[in-house]
Amino acid sequence: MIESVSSASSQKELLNVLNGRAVSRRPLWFMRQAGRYLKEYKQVREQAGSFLKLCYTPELAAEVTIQPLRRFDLDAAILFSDILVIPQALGSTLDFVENEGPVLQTVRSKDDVSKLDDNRIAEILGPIIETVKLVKPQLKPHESFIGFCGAPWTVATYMIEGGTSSDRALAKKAAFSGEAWFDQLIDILVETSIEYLAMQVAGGVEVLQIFDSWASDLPDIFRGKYCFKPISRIISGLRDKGITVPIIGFARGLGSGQEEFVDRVDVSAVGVESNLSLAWIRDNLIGKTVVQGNLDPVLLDCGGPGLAINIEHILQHLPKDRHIFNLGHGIRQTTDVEHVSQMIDIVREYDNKSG
Ligand code: 1CP
Repeated sequence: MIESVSSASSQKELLNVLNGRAVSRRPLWFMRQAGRYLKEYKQVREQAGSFLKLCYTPELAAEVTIQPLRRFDLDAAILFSDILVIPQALGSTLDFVENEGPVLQTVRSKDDVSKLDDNRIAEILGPIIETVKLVKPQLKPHESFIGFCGAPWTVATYMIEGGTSSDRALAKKAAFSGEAWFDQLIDILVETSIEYLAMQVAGGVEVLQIFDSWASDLPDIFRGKYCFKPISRIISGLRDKGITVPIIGFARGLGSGQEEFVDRVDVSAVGVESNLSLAWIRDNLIGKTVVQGNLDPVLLDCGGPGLAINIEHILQHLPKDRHIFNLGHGIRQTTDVEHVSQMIDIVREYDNKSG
């Protein structure tokens, strides 16, 4: 068995909250905490030459993973990589075009799926595991290390669309019309994700997050098959390998469907989007699981009194023993670092005052 933590209380508050233990301070970290809003990130990104080179150069990827923890009082580092390295490891070409986003070779038929090759996952993703090994010894005793992958539905949307799409209509059509190749693609992504996450844990990550950023695309009747089930299969695949690390599920945009998500998927915590009501979260989710979120990244970008009021609104509704403070989605590129520091100060002061 790979034991992530002992049952005794840890200095790592993120692990404490995820394992159901009381915390002395509310854990916090931010999705996309490494990125272009940091000038030190832009420097390393330029040095690497391209985003993908940065992901695959362990020394540089480790450096940008640590950067936000040098600047801010955070409870976790998140591995610097991307959810789209899995399609790449399966043999799809991948490029990140400046100011445009990812461009992938498309997968739109049985033939395309049959060309995917899952024999080279460990080799191609090896440098990312090297990053994990470089970061781990640099973390302080209270800092947890988060690994991640994309959920099969979200990764499949990028593979089918060939990149970012405004409506994911091609992917939705493939799923809704019951194409057999689509189900095969989901199966391949489930298996590959298990292998990749297991590699990250063996390398030293202590928590996993599964990002289903486009979960909201799935109408009620398809949510079980393409959101809840594939994520559950990944989790059971990891548990079958003896991996016990806590897992955070982030199925963005499910709204009141988040309750069914936590009923059906055995996660240690659920990430919630910004437009979910705090009273609803308190009344429907907090009794069942730990909740992560959900400050609107645009509020953080704006700063000012609106930011403080919204942070306090979140803190008032969610108890620190059941909450991981985070955003409802990734930090925006235009965010002022001063706003990030202010946000962290407000969270720390609130919990100090309220004990
Ligand atoms: O150099 C750059 O600025 C490239 C921008 C960038 C960054 C910093 C991309 C391109 N990916 C990343 C890193 C990244 N991506 C992390 C690193 C760790 C951290 O959080 O600090 C993580 C966890 C991701 C996950 C990711 N990539 C998701 C899921 C989360 C989400 O934002 O919904 C998705 C959908 C992607 C795809 C992706 N990567 C990058 C772009 C531009 C996109 C497309 C986004 C879209 O379609 O809207």
